[in-house]
Amino acid sequence: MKPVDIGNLLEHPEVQRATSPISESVKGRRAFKPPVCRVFESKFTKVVPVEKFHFDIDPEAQRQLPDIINNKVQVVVGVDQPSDAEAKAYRRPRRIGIVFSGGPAPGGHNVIAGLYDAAKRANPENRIFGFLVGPDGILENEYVELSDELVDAYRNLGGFTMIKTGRTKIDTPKKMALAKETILGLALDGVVIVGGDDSNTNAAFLAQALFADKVQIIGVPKTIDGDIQVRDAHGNVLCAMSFGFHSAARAFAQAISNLSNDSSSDIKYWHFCRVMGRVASHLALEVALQTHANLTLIGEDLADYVDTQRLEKSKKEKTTDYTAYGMTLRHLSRVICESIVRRAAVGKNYGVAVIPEGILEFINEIEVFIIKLNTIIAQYNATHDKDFHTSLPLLSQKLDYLGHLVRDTPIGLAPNVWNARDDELFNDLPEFFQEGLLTERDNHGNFQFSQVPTEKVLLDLVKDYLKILRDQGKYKIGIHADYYAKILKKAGLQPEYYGPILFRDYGQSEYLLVKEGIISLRTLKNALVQGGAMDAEGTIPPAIEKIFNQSVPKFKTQSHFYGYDGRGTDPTKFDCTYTYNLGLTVFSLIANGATGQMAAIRNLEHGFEHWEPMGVPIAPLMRLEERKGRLTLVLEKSVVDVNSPAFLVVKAFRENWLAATPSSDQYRRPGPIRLHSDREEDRPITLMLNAIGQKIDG
Ligand code: FBP
Repeated sequence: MKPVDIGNLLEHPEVQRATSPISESVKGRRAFKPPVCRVFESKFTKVVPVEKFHFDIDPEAQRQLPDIINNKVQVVVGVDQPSDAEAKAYRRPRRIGIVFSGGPAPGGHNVIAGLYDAAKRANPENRIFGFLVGPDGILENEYVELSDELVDAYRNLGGFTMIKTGRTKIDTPKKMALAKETILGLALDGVVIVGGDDSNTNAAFLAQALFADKVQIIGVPKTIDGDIQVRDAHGNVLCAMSFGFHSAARAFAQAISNLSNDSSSDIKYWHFCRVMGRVASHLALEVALQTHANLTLIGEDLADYVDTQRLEKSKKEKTTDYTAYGMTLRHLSRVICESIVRRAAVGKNYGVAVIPEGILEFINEIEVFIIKLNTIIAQYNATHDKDFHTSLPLLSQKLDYLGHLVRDTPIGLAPNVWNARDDELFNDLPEFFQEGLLTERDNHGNFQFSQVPTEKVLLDLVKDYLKILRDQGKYKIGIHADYYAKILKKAGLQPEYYGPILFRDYGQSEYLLVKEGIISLRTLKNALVQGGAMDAEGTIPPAIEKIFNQSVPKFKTQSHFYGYDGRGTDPTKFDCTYTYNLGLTVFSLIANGATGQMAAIRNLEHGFEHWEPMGVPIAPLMRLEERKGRLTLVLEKSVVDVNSPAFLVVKAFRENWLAATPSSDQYRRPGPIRLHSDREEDRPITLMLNAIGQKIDG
């Protein structure tokens, strides 16, 4: 090739375009204008309280949040001809702060864009400030004033890059005082907290603390985990899903669908995919619907598990067997093995399994460890100068400390929180898992599931048990009857003669399974000799040996973690539209005097034309939960309802998607996230299914 002048090359417009950080996709996304709900086509909006929704109020929430506990659901309504006073109030200049809190979720930038556009449209003098790096930005008075340029650069783009995020919780009087100082110092009229359950909890406490100062605080339901779903006491859905869930699920599903293609092509790997979702299995459920992976575990389903055999046995013995209720790790690994063995029997020694990151929370024995360790760590921190992890950085030191608890209960810790049996069971766990269970809790006191290689824990148990099943001759690869016949005929042997000696079901099924007793060349030879097919001195015919070797499974696995990639993906059209409208809703709530409310869009589970922007009161949704070893008021998390249509559909298709039959696999290819495509799913399948049968209630 002729040498090129690098200077000329770099100046070439095509080269400049190809190497620019602003790709064509980014340009397209920035230019996309999400549709707006009908109410936002009006120049003004007002909010109307709705009396028909009721909540069961926790007395502790009543006590701690007296000024916002009686808030009602407020529906946003478009107003075309407001009175002068209404127009004046709506348009009065405002200063609004916004902060991201917790993990990123696709669509966050559009919440900002929606708020910014609505605020500037109401009054170009309105000013919006973005607090930097999460709630720390509020505590440290670090912010940036948003401009057209800054907002336009991030429209419809993933990540929380514009102002970053963090997990600090405003949970002490000192932090609350700092937050107040910043907010009042900046003379803010409103603060918007875009976050998950813990961050919306923060929003409620801030709303209470700043109520007298007339600073309005609004929350926005964000989290890819999809565990902010709000219903009233009668089950009416007010917020069907937090934003970011759809995009993350689609990103995971696309990657997992690619693995299904690989796995069913190369037919040698089982891919174990852990997908994010700290506690609830919503993401795994959606991924199952999107991909039809062979095996998807749903934590909430396991929690309901009852071992009927154990139960029967204990009934007969007139005893009570508490271990019959709930799934153990060992039992779960057996359930997985059963699926692997059944697929192998029809020649499919490969597959794709989806494991929710939070599954351990639903395994009895592990959940008990997590609760006990949370209590022990919290108690240690409360009584020592240094915290547990700083004082005892090494695993061996932590284990020693636990061992010492068995002998000597410290003051403040209930006796038997850690007993000899706990210590023994804990010491039986693999080191990496012990380490995982003892990791530092996050700022909200949550156990950090993302730091524990759950799939590895399960895989180790699965491998051990599969080895046992292989040695027992129960785990075998089925050999296609035609293939067997072809190989034998080619070698001049009669398939019908050898068939009944080698296989347990010869002539009855499409896939032939080598007899259980034939597990090695030695046992193969024995079978042939006993069947009269060869002398004890002879050698096994190579064609028979070949068939036998092909029936012996190798269990080869690949494990994957889908989390941070999906959190950072560009949003789907659904999330772009949802979040932009959430931003518009936030402004309507603030402009109409609301506080302690969470912006929400009702009827998300139905088509866009039914979407209804509203404010949902946060305080009545709060419950007492154990955090850092103490009962704390938090927004209740929503986990997968095992009676929901989405779960029942997945359950009904389980056998089908496992595809432990000679027919082909049922994998579904959801395709990549595209902003401009009619083919992209326009909302989560989970929502679509859950909406069926539900009356659209305007
Ligand atoms: P949020 O609840 O803050 O949205 O975060 C959820 C999540 O993405 C979980 O799925 C995951 O377990 C966790 O964040 C990981 O947190 P970290 O960013 O601290 O690793």
